[in-house]
Amino acid sequence: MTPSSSFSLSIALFCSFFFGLITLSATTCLDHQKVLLLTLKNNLTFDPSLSTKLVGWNQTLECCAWGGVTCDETGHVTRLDLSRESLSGPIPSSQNHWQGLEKLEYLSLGYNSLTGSLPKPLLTLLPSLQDLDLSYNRLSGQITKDSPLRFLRNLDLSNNRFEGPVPGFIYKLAALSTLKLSTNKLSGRVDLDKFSKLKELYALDLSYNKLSVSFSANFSLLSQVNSILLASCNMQELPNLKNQSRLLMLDLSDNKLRGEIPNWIWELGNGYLRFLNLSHNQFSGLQKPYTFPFLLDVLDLHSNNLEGDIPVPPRRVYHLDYSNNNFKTSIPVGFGNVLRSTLFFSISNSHIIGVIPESIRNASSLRVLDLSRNGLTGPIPLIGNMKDLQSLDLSVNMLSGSIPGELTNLAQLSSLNLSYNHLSGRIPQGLIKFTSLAFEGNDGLCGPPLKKSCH
Ligand SMILES: *[C@@H]1O[C@H](CO)[C@@H](O)[C@H](O)[C@H]1NC(C)=O
Ligand SMILES: *[C@@H]1O[C@H](CO)[C@@H](O)[C@H](O)[C@H]1NC(C)=O
Ligand SMILES: *[C@@H]1O[C@H](CO)[C@@H](O)[C@H](O)[C@H]1NC(C)=O
Ligand SMILES: *[C@@H]1O[C@H](CO)[C@@H](O)[C@H](O)[C@H]1NC(C)=O
Ligand SMILES: *[C@@H]1O[C@H](CO)[C@@H](O)[C@H](O)[C@H]1NC(C)=O
Ligand SMILES: *[C@@H]1O[C@H](CO)[C@@H](O)[C@H](O)[C@H]1NC(C)=O
Ligand SMILES: CC(=O)N[C@H]1CO[C@H](CO)[C@@H](O)[C@@H]1O
Repeated sequence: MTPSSSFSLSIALFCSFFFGLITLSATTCLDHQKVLLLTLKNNLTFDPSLSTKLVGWNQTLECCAWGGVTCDETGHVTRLDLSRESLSGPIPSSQNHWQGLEKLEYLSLGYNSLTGSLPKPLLTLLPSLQDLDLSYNRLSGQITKDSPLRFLRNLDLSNNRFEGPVPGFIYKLAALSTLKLSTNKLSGRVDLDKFSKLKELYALDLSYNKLSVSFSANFSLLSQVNSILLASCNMQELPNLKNQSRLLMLDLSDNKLRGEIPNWIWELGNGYLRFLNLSHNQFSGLQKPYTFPFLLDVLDLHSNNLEGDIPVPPRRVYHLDYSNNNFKTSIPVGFGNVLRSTLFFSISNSHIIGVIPESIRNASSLRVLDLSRNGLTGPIPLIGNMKDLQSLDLSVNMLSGSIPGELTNLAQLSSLNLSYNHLSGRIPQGLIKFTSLAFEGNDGLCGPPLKKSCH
Protein backbone atom coordinates (compact mmCIF):
# COMPACT_ATOMS: atom_id res chain seq x y z
CA MET A 1 0.00 0.00 0.00
CA THR A 2 1.40 3.43 -0.94
CA PRO A 3 1.37 6.21 1.62
CA SER A 4 -1.27 8.14 -0.32
CA SER A 5 -3.65 5.23 -0.62
CA SER A 6 -3.36 4.52 3.08
CA PHE A 7 -4.02 8.20 3.72
CA SER A 8 -7.22 8.21 1.66
CA LEU A 9 -8.22 4.98 3.39
CA SER A 10 -7.89 6.68 6.77
CA ILE A 11 -9.98 9.61 5.50
CA ALA A 12 -12.63 7.19 4.34
CA LEU A 13 -12.57 5.36 7.65
CA PHE A 14 -12.73 8.63 9.54
CA CYS A 15 -15.71 9.86 7.49
CA SER A 16 -17.69 6.68 7.85
CA PHE A 17 -17.00 6.70 11.56
CA PHE A 18 -18.00 10.35 11.87
CA PHE A 19 -21.19 10.10 9.84
CA GLY A 20 -21.96 6.83 11.56
CA LEU A 21 -21.98 8.73 14.81
CA ILE A 22 -24.28 11.40 13.41
CA THR A 23 -26.84 8.94 12.12
CA LEU A 24 -26.69 7.04 15.39
CA SER A 25 -27.43 10.08 17.53
CA ALA A 26 -30.10 11.24 15.06
CA THR A 27 -31.97 7.94 15.26
CA THR A 28 -35.56 8.50 16.20
CA CYS A 29 -37.81 5.62 16.82
CA LEU A 30 -40.52 4.85 14.34
CA ASP A 31 -44.02 5.80 15.40
CA HIS A 32 -45.37 2.29 15.28
CA GLN A 33 -42.51 1.05 17.47
CA LYS A 34 -43.31 3.74 20.02
CA VAL A 35 -47.00 2.83 20.01
CA LEU A 36 -46.11 -0.85 20.52
CA LEU A 37 -43.85 -0.09 23.46
CA LEU A 38 -46.43 2.16 25.11
CA THR A 39 -49.12 -0.50 24.72
CA LEU A 40 -46.69 -2.98 26.24
CA LYS A 41 -46.04 -0.66 29.15
CA ASN A 42 -49.78 -0.18 29.72
CA ASN A 43 -50.22 -3.91 29.95
CA LEU A 44 -47.30 -4.58 32.29
CA THR A 45 -47.76 -4.39 36.03
CA PHE A 46 -44.82 -2.82 37.84
CA ASP A 47 -44.06 -0.82 40.93
CA PRO A 48 -43.21 2.74 39.82
CA SER A 49 -41.22 3.34 42.98
CA LEU A 50 -38.88 0.43 42.15
CA SER A 51 -38.79 0.77 38.36
CA THR A 52 -35.92 2.70 36.81
CA LYS A 53 -36.66 2.17 33.11
CA LEU A 54 -40.38 1.68 32.40
CA VAL A 55 -41.35 4.46 34.76
CA GLY A 56 -39.70 6.98 32.46
CA TRP A 57 -41.34 5.79 29.22
CA ASN A 58 -43.64 8.61 28.11
CA GLN A 59 -44.78 10.55 25.05
CA THR A 60 -42.45 13.49 25.61
CA LEU A 61 -39.22 11.57 25.13
CA GLU A 62 -38.07 9.90 21.95
CA CYS A 63 -38.50 6.13 22.44
CA CYS A 64 -34.97 5.12 21.44
CA ALA A 65 -33.81 7.15 24.44
CA TRP A 66 -36.05 5.34 26.93
CA GLY A 67 -34.41 3.24 29.60
CA GLY A 68 -33.83 -0.34 28.47
CA VAL A 69 -34.54 0.41 24.78
CA THR A 70 -31.95 0.23 21.99
CA CYS A 71 -32.74 0.97 18.32
CA ASP A 72 -30.93 0.40 15.07
CA GLU A 73 -30.21 3.21 12.63
CA THR A 74 -33.61 2.85 10.99
CA GLY A 75 -35.46 3.47 14.26
CA HIS A 76 -36.46 -0.12 14.89
CA VAL A 77 -36.16 -1.45 18.42
CA THR A 78 -33.40 -4.06 18.59
CA ARG A 79 -32.93 -4.55 22.33
CA LEU A 80 -35.40 -4.43 25.17
CA ASP A 81 -34.01 -4.89 28.66
CA LEU A 82 -36.72 -4.86 31.32
CA SER A 83 -34.81 -6.96 33.83
CA ARG A 84 -35.09 -6.00 37.51
CA GLU A 85 -38.10 -3.74 36.91
CA SER A 86 -40.37 -5.12 39.66
CA LEU A 87 -42.69 -6.58 36.99
CA SER A 88 -45.47 -8.81 38.24
CA GLY A 89 -48.50 -10.56 36.79
CA PRO A 90 -48.49 -12.25 33.40
CA ILE A 91 -46.38 -11.38 30.36
CA PRO A 92 -48.75 -9.67 27.89
CA SER A 93 -49.74 -12.43 25.55
CA SER A 94 -51.74 -10.75 22.84
CA GLN A 95 -50.24 -10.66 19.35
CA ASN A 96 -50.61 -6.88 19.30
CA HIS A 97 -47.88 -6.48 21.87
CA TRP A 98 -45.18 -8.30 19.99
CA GLN A 99 -46.05 -8.33 16.32
CA GLY A 100 -44.18 -5.46 14.72
CA LEU A 101 -41.06 -5.73 16.84
CA GLU A 102 -39.57 -7.48 13.86
CA LYS A 103 -36.00 -6.30 14.48
CA LEU A 104 -35.94 -7.20 18.16
CA GLU A 105 -32.79 -9.26 18.81
CA TYR A 106 -32.56 -9.14 22.58
CA LEU A 107 -35.35 -9.38 25.12
CA SER A 108 -34.83 -9.65 28.85
CA LEU A 109 -37.58 -9.77 31.45
CA GLY A 110 -35.31 -11.53 33.94
CA TYR A 111 -35.26 -10.97 37.72
CA ASN A 112 -38.90 -9.93 38.07
CA SER A 113 -41.94 -11.62 39.60
CA LEU A 114 -43.79 -12.49 36.42
CA THR A 115 -46.37 -15.26 36.66
CA GLY A 116 -48.47 -17.27 34.24
CA SER A 117 -47.24 -19.15 31.23
CA LEU A 118 -44.74 -18.40 28.50
CA PRO A 119 -46.82 -16.56 25.87
CA LYS A 120 -46.63 -18.16 22.46
CA PRO A 121 -46.04 -14.85 20.63
CA LEU A 122 -42.63 -14.55 22.31
CA LEU A 123 -41.47 -17.68 20.54
CA THR A 124 -43.32 -17.16 17.28
CA LEU A 125 -43.70 -13.46 16.47
CA LEU A 126 -40.20 -12.12 17.00
CA PRO A 127 -38.42 -13.27 13.86
CA SER A 128 -35.05 -11.66 14.66
CA LEU A 129 -34.84 -12.75 18.28
CA GLN A 130 -31.40 -14.05 19.28
CA ASP A 131 -31.43 -13.71 23.06
CA LEU A 132 -34.38 -14.41 25.32
CA ASP A 133 -33.89 -14.12 29.07
CA LEU A 134 -36.86 -14.84 31.33
CA SER A 135 -34.79 -16.17 34.23
CA TYR A 136 -35.70 -15.58 37.88
CA ASN A 137 -39.46 -15.19 37.59
CA ARG A 138 -42.39 -17.38 38.62
CA LEU A 139 -43.45 -18.51 35.18
CA SER A 140 -45.15 -21.87 34.99
CA GLY A 141 -46.84 -24.31 32.64
CA GLN A 142 -45.27 -26.15 29.75
CA ILE A 143 -42.79 -24.56 27.40
CA THR A 144 -44.36 -24.22 23.96
CA LYS A 145 -43.73 -27.29 21.84
CA ASP A 146 -42.44 -25.61 18.74
CA SER A 147 -40.94 -22.35 17.72
CA PRO A 148 -39.75 -21.04 14.39
CA LEU A 149 -37.06 -18.87 16.00
CA ARG A 150 -34.22 -19.87 13.75
CA PHE A 151 -31.84 -17.23 15.04
CA LEU A 152 -32.23 -17.90 18.75
CA ARG A 153 -28.74 -18.08 20.28
CA ASN A 154 -29.25 -17.69 23.99
CA LEU A 155 -32.28 -18.99 25.84
CA ASP A 156 -32.46 -18.57 29.60
CA LEU A 157 -35.62 -19.84 31.28
CA SER A 158 -33.85 -20.82 34.49
CA ASN A 159 -35.29 -20.29 37.96
CA ASN A 160 -38.96 -20.45 37.11
CA ARG A 161 -41.63 -23.10 37.61
CA PHE A 162 -41.88 -24.53 34.12
CA GLU A 163 -43.03 -28.11 33.93
CA GLY A 164 -43.45 -30.86 31.36
CA PRO A 165 -40.77 -32.11 28.99
CA VAL A 166 -37.84 -30.27 27.45
CA PRO A 167 -39.53 -29.13 24.23
CA GLY A 168 -38.39 -30.67 20.98
CA PHE A 169 -37.86 -27.36 19.19
CA ILE A 170 -34.74 -26.79 21.25
CA TYR A 171 -32.81 -29.46 19.36
CA LYS A 172 -33.66 -27.73 16.08
CA LEU A 173 -32.33 -24.31 17.03
CA ALA A 174 -29.30 -24.43 14.78
CA ALA A 175 -27.77 -21.25 16.22
CA LEU A 176 -28.28 -22.19 19.88
CA SER A 177 -25.23 -21.32 21.92
CA THR A 178 -26.40 -21.10 25.53
CA LEU A 179 -29.31 -23.03 26.98
CA LYS A 180 -30.25 -22.56 30.61
CA LEU A 181 -33.26 -24.45 31.90
CA SER A 182 -32.05 -25.05 35.45
CA THR A 183 -34.20 -24.83 38.56
CA ASN A 184 -37.61 -25.53 37.10
CA LYS A 185 -39.94 -28.50 37.37
CA LEU A 186 -39.24 -30.01 33.98
CA SER A 187 -39.61 -33.78 33.84
CA GLY A 188 -39.16 -36.75 31.57
CA ARG A 189 -36.15 -38.21 29.81
CA VAL A 190 -33.53 -36.17 28.02
CA ASP A 191 -31.22 -37.81 25.53
CA LEU A 192 -27.96 -35.87 25.62
CA ASP A 193 -27.04 -37.17 22.18
CA LYS A 194 -29.63 -34.82 20.72
CA PHE A 195 -27.52 -31.87 21.80
CA SER A 196 -24.55 -33.11 19.81
CA LYS A 197 -26.24 -31.88 16.64
CA LEU A 198 -26.14 -28.27 17.83
CA LYS A 199 -23.02 -27.02 16.15
CA GLU A 200 -22.84 -23.73 18.05
CA LEU A 201 -23.57 -25.05 21.54
CA TYR A 202 -21.32 -23.51 24.12
CA ALA A 203 -23.07 -23.84 27.48
CA LEU A 204 -25.75 -26.25 28.67
CA ASP A 205 -27.51 -26.11 32.01
CA LEU A 206 -30.30 -28.57 32.81
CA SER A 207 -29.66 -28.74 36.57
CA TYR A 208 -32.27 -28.98 39.32
CA ASN A 209 -35.30 -30.23 37.48
CA LYS A 210 -36.92 -33.64 37.61
CA LEU A 211 -35.23 -34.80 34.44
CA SER A 212 -33.59 -38.14 33.75
CA VAL A 213 -30.61 -37.55 31.53
CA SER A 214 -29.21 -40.41 29.48
CA PHE A 215 -26.77 -40.78 26.60
CA SER A 216 -25.44 -43.42 24.26
CA ALA A 217 -22.13 -45.23 24.67
CA ASN A 218 -20.51 -43.26 21.84
CA PHE A 219 -21.94 -39.95 23.03
CA SER A 220 -19.84 -36.86 22.52
CA LEU A 221 -20.69 -33.17 22.41
CA LEU A 222 -18.98 -30.79 20.07
CA SER A 223 -15.57 -29.92 21.32
CA GLN A 224 -16.17 -26.19 21.78
CA VAL A 225 -18.57 -26.74 24.69
CA ASN A 226 -17.39 -24.71 27.60
CA SER A 227 -19.82 -25.40 30.40
CA ILE A 228 -21.88 -28.51 31.19
CA LEU A 229 -24.14 -28.25 34.22
CA LEU A 230 -26.18 -31.37 34.89
CA ALA A 231 -26.79 -31.34 38.65
CA SER A 232 -29.70 -33.45 39.90
CA CYS A 233 -30.30 -35.12 36.56
CA ASN A 234 -30.72 -38.71 37.78
CA MET A 235 -27.57 -39.81 35.99
CA GLN A 236 -26.35 -43.32 36.79
CA GLU A 237 -23.18 -43.15 34.75
CA LEU A 238 -20.60 -40.60 33.76
CA PRO A 239 -20.95 -39.50 30.17
CA ASN A 240 -17.83 -39.76 28.09
CA LEU A 241 -16.53 -36.22 28.06
CA LYS A 242 -12.95 -37.01 27.03
CA ASN A 243 -13.28 -34.96 23.87
CA GLN A 244 -14.40 -31.77 25.64
CA SER A 245 -11.16 -29.93 25.17
CA ARG A 246 -12.61 -26.49 25.94
CA LEU A 247 -14.50 -27.38 29.09
CA LEU A 248 -14.11 -24.88 31.93
CA MET A 249 -17.07 -25.80 34.13
CA LEU A 250 -18.51 -29.21 34.93
CA ASP A 251 -21.28 -29.84 37.43
CA LEU A 252 -22.49 -33.42 37.80
CA SER A 253 -23.44 -33.06 41.45
CA ASP A 254 -26.41 -34.76 43.06
CA ASN A 255 -26.58 -37.68 40.65
CA LYS A 256 -26.12 -41.39 41.18
CA LEU A 257 -22.53 -41.69 40.04
CA ARG A 258 -20.38 -44.31 41.73
CA GLY A 259 -16.99 -46.01 41.58
CA GLU A 260 -13.71 -44.15 41.17
CA ILE A 261 -13.55 -40.66 39.75
CA PRO A 262 -11.78 -41.45 36.48
CA ASN A 263 -8.45 -39.69 36.01
CA TRP A 264 -9.39 -38.38 32.55
CA ILE A 265 -11.71 -35.94 34.26
CA TRP A 266 -8.67 -33.86 35.32
CA GLU A 267 -7.58 -33.52 31.71
CA LEU A 268 -10.86 -32.01 30.53
CA GLY A 269 -10.47 -28.66 28.86
CA ASN A 270 -6.84 -29.50 28.13
CA GLY A 271 -5.95 -28.70 31.71
CA TYR A 272 -8.02 -25.52 31.80
CA LEU A 273 -10.86 -26.87 33.93
CA ARG A 274 -11.76 -24.24 36.52
CA PHE A 275 -14.89 -25.53 38.23
CA LEU A 276 -15.74 -29.11 39.16
CA ASN A 277 -18.67 -30.16 41.30
CA LEU A 278 -19.10 -33.89 41.87
CA SER A 279 -20.73 -33.55 45.29
CA HIS A 280 -23.72 -35.65 46.37
CA ASN A 281 -22.78 -38.80 44.48
CA GLN A 282 -21.39 -42.12 45.68
CA PHE A 283 -17.82 -41.89 44.44
CA SER A 284 -15.44 -44.06 46.43
CA GLY A 285 -12.10 -42.59 45.48
CA LEU A 286 -9.94 -41.02 42.82
CA GLN A 287 -8.45 -43.24 40.13
CA LYS A 288 -4.65 -43.10 40.26
CA PRO A 289 -2.42 -41.70 39.01
CA TYR A 290 -4.03 -38.31 38.78
CA THR A 291 -2.83 -34.75 38.41
CA PHE A 292 -5.21 -31.95 39.26
CA PRO A 293 -5.43 -29.21 36.64
CA PHE A 294 -3.37 -26.26 37.71
CA LEU A 295 -6.15 -23.70 37.15
CA LEU A 296 -8.87 -25.49 39.12
CA ASP A 297 -10.30 -22.98 41.57
CA VAL A 298 -13.51 -24.64 42.73
CA LEU A 299 -13.37 -28.32 43.73
CA ASP A 300 -16.46 -29.66 45.43
CA LEU A 301 -16.35 -33.36 46.32
CA HIS A 302 -18.53 -33.22 49.43
CA SER A 303 -21.09 -35.89 50.33
CA ASN A 304 -19.52 -38.82 48.57
CA ASN A 305 -17.97 -41.93 49.98
CA LEU A 306 -14.31 -41.06 49.31
CA GLU A 307 -11.83 -43.24 51.17
CA GLY A 308 -8.08 -43.22 51.63
CA ASP A 309 -5.60 -40.41 51.08
CA ILE A 310 -6.92 -36.89 51.24
CA PRO A 311 -6.21 -35.43 47.79
CA VAL A 312 -3.82 -32.49 47.82
CA PRO A 313 -5.53 -29.77 45.78
CA PRO A 314 -3.96 -27.47 43.21
CA ARG A 315 -2.58 -24.24 44.59
CA ARG A 316 -5.12 -21.88 43.07
CA VAL A 317 -8.15 -23.54 44.62
CA TYR A 318 -10.29 -21.01 46.47
CA HIS A 319 -13.26 -23.22 47.32
CA LEU A 320 -12.45 -26.72 48.55
CA ASP A 321 -15.14 -28.94 49.98
CA TYR A 322 -14.25 -32.49 51.08
CA SER A 323 -16.92 -32.74 53.80
CA ASN A 324 -19.13 -35.80 54.42
CA ASN A 325 -16.73 -38.42 53.17
CA ASN A 326 -15.09 -41.44 54.68
CA PHE A 327 -11.33 -40.85 54.38
CA LYS A 328 -10.17 -42.58 57.62
CA THR A 329 -6.74 -40.96 57.14
CA SER A 330 -5.04 -37.86 58.49
CA ILE A 331 -4.50 -34.49 56.86
CA PRO A 332 -1.09 -34.48 55.09
CA VAL A 333 1.61 -32.53 56.96
CA GLY A 334 2.12 -29.81 54.34
CA PHE A 335 -1.56 -29.47 53.42
CA GLY A 336 -1.90 -25.90 54.68
CA ASN A 337 0.95 -24.79 52.45
CA VAL A 338 -1.09 -25.45 49.30
CA LEU A 339 -4.16 -23.63 50.64
CA ARG A 340 -2.50 -20.22 50.65
CA SER A 341 -5.15 -18.64 48.38
CA THR A 342 -8.08 -20.73 49.58
CA LEU A 343 -11.08 -18.90 51.04
CA PHE A 344 -13.26 -21.89 51.96
CA PHE A 345 -12.11 -25.27 53.23
CA SER A 346 -14.32 -27.89 54.80
CA ILE A 347 -13.56 -31.49 55.61
CA SER A 348 -16.28 -31.80 58.23
CA ASN A 349 -17.74 -35.21 59.07
CA SER A 350 -15.23 -37.17 57.00
CA HIS A 351 -13.66 -39.61 59.49
CA ILE A 352 -10.38 -37.70 59.66
CA ILE A 353 -7.89 -38.81 62.30
CA GLY A 354 -4.55 -37.53 63.62
CA VAL A 355 -3.51 -33.97 64.38
CA ILE A 356 -4.32 -30.73 62.58
CA PRO A 357 -1.04 -30.00 60.77
CA GLU A 358 0.78 -26.85 61.83
CA SER A 359 0.98 -25.84 58.19
CA ILE A 360 -2.72 -24.89 58.35
CA ARG A 361 -1.37 -21.60 59.67
CA ASN A 362 -0.12 -20.87 56.16
CA ALA A 363 -3.67 -21.05 54.75
CA SER A 364 -3.92 -17.46 55.80
CA SER A 365 -6.57 -16.34 53.28
CA LEU A 366 -9.23 -18.62 54.73
CA ARG A 367 -12.61 -17.14 55.62
CA VAL A 368 -14.21 -20.47 56.51
CA LEU A 369 -12.40 -23.39 58.12
CA ASP A 370 -14.54 -26.35 59.08
CA LEU A 371 -12.88 -29.46 60.53
CA SER A 372 -15.84 -30.41 62.72
CA ARG A 373 -17.17 -33.92 63.42
CA ASN A 374 -14.00 -35.92 62.92
CA GLY A 375 -11.58 -37.82 65.12
CA LEU A 376 -8.91 -35.12 65.31
CA THR A 377 -6.52 -35.23 68.27
CA GLY A 378 -3.77 -33.01 69.63
CA PRO A 379 -3.83 -29.24 70.22
CA ILE A 380 -5.57 -26.42 68.37
CA PRO A 381 -2.78 -25.07 66.13
CA LEU A 382 -1.67 -21.44 66.20
CA ILE A 383 -3.78 -19.68 63.61
CA GLY A 384 -3.92 -16.14 64.99
CA ASN A 385 -2.54 -14.89 61.66
CA MET A 386 -5.70 -15.78 59.69
CA LYS A 387 -6.84 -12.21 59.60
CA ASP A 388 -9.83 -12.80 57.32
CA LEU A 389 -11.20 -15.84 59.15
CA GLN A 390 -14.93 -15.42 59.76
CA SER A 391 -15.97 -18.92 60.71
CA LEU A 392 -14.02 -21.58 62.60
CA ASP A 393 -15.64 -24.88 63.46
CA LEU A 394 -13.57 -27.51 65.27
CA SER A 395 -16.50 -28.99 67.18
CA VAL A 396 -17.03 -32.70 67.87
CA ASN A 397 -13.41 -33.91 67.76
CA MET A 398 -10.94 -35.03 70.44
CA LEU A 399 -8.77 -31.93 70.51
CA SER A 400 -6.94 -31.34 73.78
CA GLY A 401 -4.87 -28.74 75.58
CA SER A 402 -5.86 -25.14 76.19
CA ILE A 403 -7.45 -22.67 73.78
CA PRO A 404 -4.58 -20.60 72.30
CA GLY A 405 -4.83 -16.93 73.26
CA GLU A 406 -3.92 -16.18 69.63
CA LEU A 407 -7.51 -16.88 68.63
CA THR A 408 -8.45 -13.53 70.09
CA ASN A 409 -6.46 -11.88 67.27
CA LEU A 410 -9.02 -13.04 64.71
CA ALA A 411 -10.77 -9.72 64.27
CA GLN A 412 -13.23 -10.95 61.61
CA LEU A 413 -14.29 -14.06 63.49
CA SER A 414 -18.07 -14.03 63.85
CA SER A 415 -18.73 -17.74 64.21
CA LEU A 416 -16.74 -20.03 66.52
CA ASN A 417 -17.44 -23.57 67.61
CA LEU A 418 -15.03 -25.52 69.80
CA SER A 419 -17.67 -27.60 71.54
CA TYR A 420 -17.42 -31.33 72.28
CA ASN A 421 -13.64 -31.75 72.47
CA HIS A 422 -11.25 -32.45 75.36
CA LEU A 423 -10.08 -28.87 75.77
CA SER A 424 -9.11 -27.55 79.19
CA GLY A 425 -8.13 -24.40 81.04
CA ARG A 426 -9.50 -20.87 81.08
CA ILE A 427 -11.32 -19.51 78.04
CA PRO A 428 -9.30 -16.49 76.77
CA GLN A 429 -10.86 -13.14 77.68
CA GLY A 430 -11.24 -12.03 74.06
CA LEU A 431 -13.56 -14.95 73.27
CA ILE A 432 -16.24 -14.33 75.87
CA LYS A 433 -18.35 -12.56 73.25
CA PHE A 434 -19.22 -16.04 71.95
CA THR A 435 -21.97 -17.92 73.77
CA SER A 436 -21.42 -20.93 75.97
CA LEU A 437 -22.68 -23.07 73.07
CA ALA A 438 -19.31 -22.49 71.39
CA PHE A 439 -17.48 -24.19 74.29
CA GLU A 440 -19.87 -26.73 75.85
CA GLY A 441 -18.92 -30.38 76.08
CA ASN A 442 -15.30 -29.72 77.13
CA ASP A 443 -15.11 -30.91 80.74
CA GLY A 444 -11.83 -29.15 81.48
CA LEU A 445 -12.79 -25.66 80.25
CA CYS A 446 -13.71 -22.95 82.74
CA GLY A 447 -14.49 -19.25 83.04
CA PRO A 448 -17.03 -17.09 81.18
CA PRO A 449 -19.11 -17.57 79.12
CA LEU A 450 -19.31 -20.99 80.84
CA LYS A 451 -20.89 -21.08 84.27
CA LYS A 452 -18.04 -23.16 85.69
CA SER A 453 -15.45 -20.93 87.35
CA CYS A 454 -11.70 -21.54 87.31
CA HIS A 455 -9.90 -22.21 90.60
C1 LIG B 1 -41.25 11.89 30.82
O1 LIG B 1 -40.08 11.23 31.32
C2 LIG B 1 -39.01 12.11 31.60
C3 LIG B 1 -37.79 11.27 31.96
O2 LIG B 1 -38.11 10.24 32.85
C4 LIG B 1 -39.42 13.03 32.72
O3 LIG B 1 -38.36 13.92 32.99
C5 LIG B 1 -40.67 13.81 32.29
O4 LIG B 1 -41.11 14.59 33.36
C6 LIG B 1 -41.77 12.87 31.84
N1 LIG B 1 -42.87 13.63 31.28
C7 LIG B 1 -44.13 13.38 31.60
C8 LIG B 1 -45.14 14.19 30.88
O5 LIG B 1 -44.46 12.52 32.39
C1 LIG C 1 -23.60 -44.08 18.13
O1 LIG C 1 -23.64 -45.39 17.64
C2 LIG C 1 -24.90 -45.76 17.07
C3 LIG C 1 -24.82 -47.21 16.64
O2 LIG C 1 -23.83 -47.89 17.34
C4 LIG C 1 -25.20 -44.87 15.87
O3 LIG C 1 -26.46 -45.20 15.34
C5 LIG C 1 -25.20 -43.42 16.30
O4 LIG C 1 -25.36 -42.56 15.20
C6 LIG C 1 -23.88 -43.08 17.01
N1 LIG C 1 -23.99 -41.76 17.56
C7 LIG C 1 -23.03 -40.85 17.43
C8 LIG C 1 -23.27 -39.55 18.09
O5 LIG C 1 -22.00 -41.05 16.82
C1 LIG D 1 -13.01 -37.53 19.85
O1 LIG D 1 -12.43 -36.75 18.83
C2 LIG D 1 -11.67 -37.48 17.91
C3 LIG D 1 -10.97 -36.51 16.99
O2 LIG D 1 -11.80 -35.43 16.69
C4 LIG D 1 -12.58 -38.46 17.16
O3 LIG D 1 -11.84 -39.22 16.25
C5 LIG D 1 -13.24 -39.37 18.19
O4 LIG D 1 -14.18 -40.22 17.55
C6 LIG D 1 -13.95 -38.58 19.25
N1 LIG D 1 -14.41 -39.45 20.30
C7 LIG D 1 -15.67 -39.57 20.63
C8 LIG D 1 -15.99 -40.48 21.75
O5 LIG D 1 -16.54 -38.95 20.06
C1 LIG E 1 -22.21 -28.33 44.25
O1 LIG E 1 -23.44 -28.98 44.10
C2 LIG E 1 -24.24 -29.04 45.27
C3 LIG E 1 -25.44 -29.92 44.98
O2 LIG E 1 -25.90 -29.74 43.68
C4 LIG E 1 -24.59 -27.64 45.67
O3 LIG E 1 -25.40 -27.65 46.83
C5 LIG E 1 -23.31 -26.87 45.92
O4 LIG E 1 -23.62 -25.53 46.25
C6 LIG E 1 -22.40 -26.90 44.71
N1 LIG E 1 -21.09 -26.34 45.05
C7 LIG E 1 -20.61 -25.22 44.52
C8 LIG E 1 -19.26 -24.81 44.98
O5 LIG E 1 -21.22 -24.58 43.70
C1 LIG F 1 4.72 -21.92 56.24
O1 LIG F 1 5.25 -21.21 55.14
C2 LIG F 1 6.59 -20.76 55.35
C3 LIG F 1 6.96 -19.85 54.20
O2 LIG F 1 6.71 -20.45 52.99
C4 LIG F 1 7.49 -21.97 55.48
O3 LIG F 1 8.84 -21.56 55.68
C5 LIG F 1 7.03 -22.79 56.66
O4 LIG F 1 7.80 -23.99 56.76
C6 LIG F 1 5.55 -23.15 56.53
N1 LIG F 1 5.09 -23.73 57.76
C7 LIG F 1 4.80 -25.01 57.90
C8 LIG F 1 4.42 -25.46 59.26
O5 LIG F 1 4.81 -25.81 56.97
C1 LIG G 1 -21.48 -26.23 67.97
O1 LIG G 1 -21.62 -27.55 67.53
C2 LIG G 1 -22.45 -28.35 68.38
C3 LIG G 1 -22.36 -29.78 67.91
O2 LIG G 1 -22.67 -29.86 66.55
C4 LIG G 1 -23.85 -27.78 68.34
O3 LIG G 1 -24.70 -28.52 69.19
C5 LIG G 1 -23.83 -26.33 68.83
O4 LIG G 1 -25.09 -25.76 68.72
C6 LIG G 1 -22.84 -25.51 68.01
N1 LIG G 1 -22.67 -24.21 68.62
C7 LIG G 1 -22.74 -23.08 67.92
C8 LIG G 1 -22.52 -21.83 68.66
O5 LIG G 1 -22.95 -23.08 66.71
C1 LIG H 1 -54.99 -7.22 28.27
C2 LIG H 1 -54.87 -5.75 28.51
O1 LIG H 1 -54.69 -5.30 29.64
N1 LIG H 1 -54.93 -4.98 27.46
C3 LIG H 1 -54.80 -3.54 27.52
C4 LIG H 1 -53.44 -3.13 27.01
O2 LIG H 1 -53.35 -1.70 26.97
C5 LIG H 1 -54.29 -1.08 26.16
C6 LIG H 1 -54.02 0.41 26.20
O3 LIG H 1 -52.76 0.69 25.71
C7 LIG H 1 -55.68 -1.38 26.61
O4 LIG H 1 -56.60 -0.83 25.70
C8 LIG H 1 -55.88 -2.89 26.69
O5 LIG H 1 -57.12 -3.19 27.25
